[in-house]
Amino acid sequence: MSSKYGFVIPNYNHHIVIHDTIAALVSFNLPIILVDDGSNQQTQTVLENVEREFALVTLVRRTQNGGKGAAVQTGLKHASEAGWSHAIQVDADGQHDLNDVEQLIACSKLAPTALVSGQPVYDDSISKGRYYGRFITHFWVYIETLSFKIKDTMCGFRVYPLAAYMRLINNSRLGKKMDFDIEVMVKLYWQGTPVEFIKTKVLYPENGVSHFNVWEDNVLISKMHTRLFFGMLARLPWLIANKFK
Ligand SMILES: Nc1nc2c(ncn2[C@@H]2O[C@H](COP(=O)(O)OP(=O)(O)O)[C@@H](O)[C@H]2O)c(=O)[nH]1
Ligand SMILES: [Mg+2]
Repeated sequence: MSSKYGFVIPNYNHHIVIHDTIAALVSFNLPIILVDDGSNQQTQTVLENVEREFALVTLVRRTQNGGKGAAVQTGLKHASEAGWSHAIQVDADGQHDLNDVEQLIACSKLAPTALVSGQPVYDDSISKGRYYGRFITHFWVYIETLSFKIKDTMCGFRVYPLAAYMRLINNSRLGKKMDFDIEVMVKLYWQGTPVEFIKTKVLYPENGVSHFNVWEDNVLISKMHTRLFFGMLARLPWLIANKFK
């Protein structure tokens, strides 16, 4: 089967740098699905103009805000229906280093069945709440997978192998908010989908708008880890057998 790559960009009220992000991405000459996750009027107008300006962009609008996970799920479904083999997820707020797109795609072409994820190298601007949240998550993910193979779960900069993703989403419910990035990765691992990492820079600029809600999202993520912990117990024999393969 021939491969077909494209970008999926979830957007919730990120209107400042989205034009520049898209303008940079069109240089790859790949189709772009821009998901408007029920954004405000100002952002809607910006996104409509972006779609009009760039022929490669298809704007998909969710009338109600559903959360990062819901928006990515909408985008991946469209990508799969459009016949893509792989979707490269890039955030809308300019946090991802687009110089690394080439490397993500190259890695994915070498390992086409794998989920290829950015592994962030943070500078000092990451907030404390976020930092400890990541630490706790990684501790849980090691337990949930009984492995150190998953080096990062919160970076949205990824290449999804769509056949494996569609198999998963058709058999399982995945988080609709910030829990999605983690849950989809652990469950793809359980499904036997390989995972690869590419080191990449992620910035948390002071004036950057993040909608990550330290309390609400960390509570949501804790609940998800509780579910995944029991999921791990149910898969214990498989996970152990897999370690010795
Ligand atoms: N926070 C948030 N982000 C959303 C939502 N829907 C889509 N997104 C997009 O998901 C990506 C990550 O969101 P962001 O707030 O930057 O989170 P962070 O970078 O993890 O702090 C961005 O491209 C958002 O525009 C939503 O309901 N909430
Ligand atoms: Mg962000």
